[in-house]
Amino acid sequence: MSDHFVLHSYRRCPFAMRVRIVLELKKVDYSIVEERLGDWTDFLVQNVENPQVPILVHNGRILAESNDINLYLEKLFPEPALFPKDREGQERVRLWWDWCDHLLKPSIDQFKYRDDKRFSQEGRVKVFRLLGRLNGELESSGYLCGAGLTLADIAVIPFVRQISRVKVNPIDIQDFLWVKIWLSQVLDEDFFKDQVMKRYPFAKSKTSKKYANN
Ligand SMILES: N[C@@H](CCC(=O)N[C@@H](CS)C(=O)NCC(=O)O)C(=O)O
Repeated sequence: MSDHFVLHSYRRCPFAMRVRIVLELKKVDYSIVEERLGDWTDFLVQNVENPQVPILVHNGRILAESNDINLYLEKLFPEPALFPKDREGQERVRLWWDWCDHLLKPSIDQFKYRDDKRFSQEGRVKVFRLLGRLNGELESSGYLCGAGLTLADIAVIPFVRQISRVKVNPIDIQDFLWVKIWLSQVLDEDFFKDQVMKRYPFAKSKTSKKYANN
């Protein structure tokens, strides 16, 4: 049986972007079901206890959590290697995952919060500091864990992209030279522009058989 990968995704979701980046870098043949947040396809409603994106379906096996999915893909498709082989390197990747999901993401959410300007401004200050930290880390080797791209960079980049797209009281990524260079190594690549962000079916309504059955 040939391998069949279906990614339930949402174009703007940074977690889903993590998985799309890895699928593209590893040149996996996959199809996408574009979900509407909260108005999920029947497949997700019927098969996933708490529907969310990304969800990867591999030959009927259902996988959740962006970083776990990426580790699963790393095992199946070892090239290009995106996860360190040594325990110390692996720990560093996990620390960045934690930093991103528990420090950076909540600060971005606070920064983007529209209903309370002061709260949002506090979030902006936090994000600014965190970008400073990131910039310092990137200055030495250009990547978060060693000399090449790993699942740490891939986890964080979609969130830094999100910061760069905030329109109200924006933060200029140009102020963080090493972050800017690091970011553009992925975001300015054709695979990102043409595949990760553009290779996209529009979300179909729940009644669409094609999508419901995927
Ligand atoms: N920890 C999850 C987080 C995934 C997540 O929060 N996805 C959002 C979209 S960006 C979602 O599906 N939220 C559920 C909802 O909006 O109801 C992961 O890493 O995959």
